[in-house]
Amino acid sequence: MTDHTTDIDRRFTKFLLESGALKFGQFTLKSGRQSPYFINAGAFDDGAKVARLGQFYAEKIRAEIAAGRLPADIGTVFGPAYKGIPLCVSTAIAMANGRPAAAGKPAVPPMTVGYTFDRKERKDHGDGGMFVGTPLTDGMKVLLVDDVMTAGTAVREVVPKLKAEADVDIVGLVLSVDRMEKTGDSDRSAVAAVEDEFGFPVFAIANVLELFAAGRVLCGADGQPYVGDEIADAAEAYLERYGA
Ligand code: OMP
Repeated sequence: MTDHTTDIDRRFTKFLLESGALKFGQFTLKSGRQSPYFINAGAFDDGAKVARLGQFYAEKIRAEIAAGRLPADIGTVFGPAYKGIPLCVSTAIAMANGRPAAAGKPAVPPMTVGYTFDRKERKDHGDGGMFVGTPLTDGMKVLLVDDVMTAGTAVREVVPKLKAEADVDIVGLVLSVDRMEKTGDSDRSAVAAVEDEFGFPVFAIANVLELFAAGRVLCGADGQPYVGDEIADAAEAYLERYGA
């Protein structure tokens, strides 16, 4: 099987930078940490960008299926509200869009998977319930998608909600970016902690080291690398302190 993923982190970094989704400056995170960079999934705010984002998720998922780390019979892709909603929809659309073999690249077969997201508040009329999209059923293989993981707070909230609805089999979580940060006083990464706690694998299209490595060589419209020495130094100092 051809490895489609060799340059995915570089292409993805380019996409993040050109979309304005990867920003440098000073940002206060959910955890209270002051970070010199921020990944803002809200920057994928038009049809072209969100379609492209879904293609990256689908490419990553197909690669992990090919590598045997995700099952081929995923029932639904679940995105936690709100930011997970366009993610799960665009991923399911991209999975359904196969591609014939061309220019030395193998064909990509279409795959039909559902999409599901949660409501923030229960609806007490119409179909009711806490979920929208493909209904969750016992034994269904559910793949979670989310934007960024720093401490893993979001995923810890959503897993019990899914399990309360049906005895689903959560087969993994795919993120845009793993910020590779430790949580609390532990030296372990948030990703490793979530994997241990819930027993499913966590994948990221790119991690923060890959973003910075690619940002050093990719140039913006001014012909300069997106990531110059000052940004690289600030990122290094941040990861020295908070990196796992
Ligand atoms: P955890 O839920 O603690 O893992 O933090 C991840 C969430 O923080 C994301 O879903 C965002 O709401 C937000 N976030 C970003 O979107 N981008 C970042 O680069 C960093 C964060 C953050 O606040 O840690």
